[in-house]
Amino acid sequence: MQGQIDLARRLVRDAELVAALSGAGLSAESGIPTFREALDGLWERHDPRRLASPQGFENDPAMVVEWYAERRRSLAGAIPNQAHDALARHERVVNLTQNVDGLLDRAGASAVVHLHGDLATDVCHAGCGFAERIDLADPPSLRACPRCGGAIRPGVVWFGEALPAEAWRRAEVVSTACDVMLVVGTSGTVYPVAGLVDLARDAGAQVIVVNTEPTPAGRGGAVELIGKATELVPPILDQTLG
Ligand code: BJW
Ligand code: ZN
Repeated sequence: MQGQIDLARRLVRDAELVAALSGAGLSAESGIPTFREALDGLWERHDPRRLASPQGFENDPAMVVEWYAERRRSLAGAIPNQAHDALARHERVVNLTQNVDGLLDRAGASAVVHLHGDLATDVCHAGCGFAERIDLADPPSLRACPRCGGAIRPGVVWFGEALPAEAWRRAEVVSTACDVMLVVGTSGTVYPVAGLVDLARDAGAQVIVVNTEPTPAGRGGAVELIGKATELVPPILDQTLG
């Protein structure tokens, strides 16, 4: 394992541009349940594809808003971990994240590309363009849009919805241009984001994967490091350590 960490460190040291593609595992050690874990307890009988979909919201908007309110309250007290900190302070890293928790931004990362939106915002489901920041500690219940009367929903990307166009364009540019793609804590099962790894690899980038278990991104010649993000990301990125 130490040999693999050293190899990853060398790849990062020699790279001009590192794209860090993160998922829920990055925030797991900040106490944020992964998407699948968020369906524990009361919610375990629900199909995630239904809860996190326009159809699920349209069928039972109050229930979906309550699921998000629970997750928002638990996020309010969370703090970024050492892996967020390392990703935020490395000047040659551009963060592309699927996470909606805002912890990379709270760690001080600049220009984070949010591919699946942000739990701290609400938007109008009717598409009138209304959007506002909400208080994570005191999330609103179901309410009507003050502009058009439509239903207000969390500003996140649900199954079957397009990703924010500008974020996606930036992610494609960075993935194509990077020398190294560092893939942290994502199962690599949700598209189109999962496809960015092949985009980077096909454009000549070296791929480094950090995950507690093997994932599809670790195939095809990647440096695959099995372990926790907080234990592996800082030593790979902080070239002054050890
Ligand atoms: C650790 C760790 C530790 C734990 N350290 N590691 C191609 C093929 C087939 C299907 C499709 C396709 N292209 C598109 C689709 C459909 C669909 C899709 O991908 N379905 C798949 C399930 C098959 N995709 C979509 O619908 C997307 N939209 C789209 O394609 O639009 C097309 C369109 C175009 C034009 C007009 C209209 C439409 C949208 C996808 C949106 C995903 N949204 C969610 C919910 C966000 C809001 C919320 O949170 O409620 O995003 S779903 C959920 O999955 C969330 C996550 O961001 C995303 C990814 O999950 P992630 O981050 O990988 O988490 P986990 O839990 O899966 O994995 C955690 C990992 O961490 C694990 O591997 C652990 O081992 C690891 N780990 N602790 C390191 N300490
Ligand atoms: Zn509206």
